[in-house]
Amino acid sequence: MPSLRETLARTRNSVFGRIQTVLGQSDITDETWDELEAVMLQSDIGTQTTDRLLTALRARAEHDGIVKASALRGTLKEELVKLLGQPVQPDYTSRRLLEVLMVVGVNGSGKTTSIAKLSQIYQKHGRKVILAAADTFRAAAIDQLQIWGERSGVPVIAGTPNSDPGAVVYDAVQAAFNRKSDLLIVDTAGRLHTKHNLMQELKKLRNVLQRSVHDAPHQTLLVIDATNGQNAINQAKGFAEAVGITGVILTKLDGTPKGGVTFAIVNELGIPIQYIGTGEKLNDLQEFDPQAFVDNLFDEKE
Ligand SMILES: Nc1nc2c(ncn2[C@@H]2O[C@H](COP(=O)(O)OP(=O)(O)OP(=O)(O)O)[C@@H](O)[C@H]2O)c(=O)[nH]1
Ligand SMILES: [Mg+2]
Repeated sequence: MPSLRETLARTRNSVFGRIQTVLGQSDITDETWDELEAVMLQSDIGTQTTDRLLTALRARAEHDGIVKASALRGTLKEELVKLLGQPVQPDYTSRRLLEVLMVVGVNGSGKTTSIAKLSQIYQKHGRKVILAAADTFRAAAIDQLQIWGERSGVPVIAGTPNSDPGAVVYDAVQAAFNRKSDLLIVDTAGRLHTKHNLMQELKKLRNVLQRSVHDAPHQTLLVIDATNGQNAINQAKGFAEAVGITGVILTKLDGTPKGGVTFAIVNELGIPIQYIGTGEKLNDLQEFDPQAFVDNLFDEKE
């Protein structure tokens, strides 16, 4: 399992490492602020979030009488952690007969892989997991979930390609009750003929779940591919409007210099990040820890 430090290497080396250089030994000038802004924008933090951070930083610099640019480093880190908010502590204990977790996101974002990883985590906490392959749009998607299910020893309820995903979800709920599973994770399509169709279908699935299990879905997790940077934000807004999102799984942070998007997601969407994907293997999913995340974005050796 790659460490957080390894996962964030590209973001750190390409962008955040440079913040250390901008915040060097000289006194703070207008240029310091301009350069800081430029570096932050390049990291996909986005204009809105960059503005918010810089406004907070300037106010604190003024209030505390900070003169040296280097003295801003610690303050910036504090503001970044503050922006990310409190860590979300997932509750793995089984509190109801059947808990339902729906996973949504654009195609290729890492839904199926993340579901396999989540199954693993929940199983380690003693939960009895079952999966629904409700992405019936692509035959390969069903196969992929079944392969993952076999690897992690989790039953997968699937229909035939192009069958009604609502029926798959309905069957999966019945199967979950029959087998006394306590967690149903629903994999969904990331792409249909049109975006409108996709959102309608996700709403329909949500309704089927609501009718079949009290208060379901109990969690709706949006999978966001970090390599999509700022584009991911607009996509996310569409999902949030259609089905409501309780948390984000941010994948592929390994291998992208665009890790700054993490701050934009929290600030612009107002949805907490629950997990980050750190690689393609089953164990490569970590609970998101704001303080550790920020610490590992900066190169302390400099
Ligand atoms: N490096 C890296 N690769 C990942 C991560 N998560 C997923 N992937 C890879 O991303 C690719 C797409 O993942 P899938 O899980 O198939 O994505 P999906 O959202 O289910 O895609 P569709 O079913 O097409 O909608 C696969 O090659 C995964 O191995 C991650 O955290 N890091
Ligand atoms: Mg998939």
